[in-house]
Amino acid sequence: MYTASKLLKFEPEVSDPDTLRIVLYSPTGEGKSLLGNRIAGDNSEEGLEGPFVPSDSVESKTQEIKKVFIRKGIYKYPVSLTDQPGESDSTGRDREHATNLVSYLKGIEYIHAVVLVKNYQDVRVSDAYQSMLKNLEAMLGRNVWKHMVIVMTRVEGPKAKKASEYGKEFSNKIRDILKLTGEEAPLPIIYLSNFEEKYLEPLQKLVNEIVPRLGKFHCDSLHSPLDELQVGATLFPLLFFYVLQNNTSSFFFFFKKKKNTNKQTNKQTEPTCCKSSRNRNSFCQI
Ligand SMILES: Nc1nc2c(ncn2[C@@H]2O[C@H](COP(=O)(O)OP(=O)(O)OP(=O)(O)O)[C@@H](O)[C@H]2O)c(=O)[nH]1
Ligand SMILES: [Mg+2]
Repeated sequence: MYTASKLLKFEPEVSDPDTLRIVLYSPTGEGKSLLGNRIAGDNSEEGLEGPFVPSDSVESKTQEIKKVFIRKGIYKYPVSLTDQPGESDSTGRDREHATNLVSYLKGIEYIHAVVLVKNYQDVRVSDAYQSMLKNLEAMLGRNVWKHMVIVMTRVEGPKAKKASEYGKEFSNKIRDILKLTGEEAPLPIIYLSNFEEKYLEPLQKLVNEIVPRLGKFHCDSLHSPLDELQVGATLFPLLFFYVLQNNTSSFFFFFKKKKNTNKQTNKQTEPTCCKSSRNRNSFCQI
């Protein structure tokens, strides 16, 4: 059931269930907002006339989540397109942005695709980039990879010929980092330059062919990073009062005693499952 406020916020999506729901994602400056304008039908020379605001400044540009509804016509389906602040945002508000994204997704209830925007002119997968991917999985769960489409921007100039070779390398790298199989992460890739008119064809392929195949990715039970903080903030005082009420000295004495016992009997008490599983890096349940 949709509440009145959800209906207001997501009214066009709710009233047309054929709507494809796409969320743009990347570190700051990779080209989400410009791509968003192109998807929304901005065919002006610089791509600055669409609903989103791209920027070439060193400062992160987009600071708030913004959604637009694109009526059926440009594509076979209506599209709900969401742009948002990039991770590694220069204002240091990553956690806040992540929390906002999770509450936004819980509100919209499901999406079809997360479009990972990657700047082809900077082909490295840095440590920061790897952390961003891991954060995304921590936030949205492992199933997110089934709903991810990679869009390489800035596929232009002499390097453009090698784009598909690099694209494969990039998607394999993502699978390696997250230990994903091809089935868990199919990762289809679209190549384009936002400044060359040829972007129309890849965008049609993205929206008309790839995204509709992905099905729904349900977001209503996601946990925001703020939830984790709140759990920590609730548990700590509870633990504190428990220790106070249960005779502090005996608590520490018990802990100390237990530690010593472990020391003495360590060899004998190690269960066989630990010994045999140590090399296989698995968990031991006693
Ligand atoms: N040459 C070229 N420049 C591009 C392309 N796509 C984006 N850019 C430029 O990249 C810069 C950053 O683009 P944005 O769309 O603002 O990037 P963003 O990911 O939205 O950045 P944040 O809002 O900070 O997260 C702008 O100067 C764009 O003009 C492209 O395909 N080719
Ligand atoms: Mg932006």
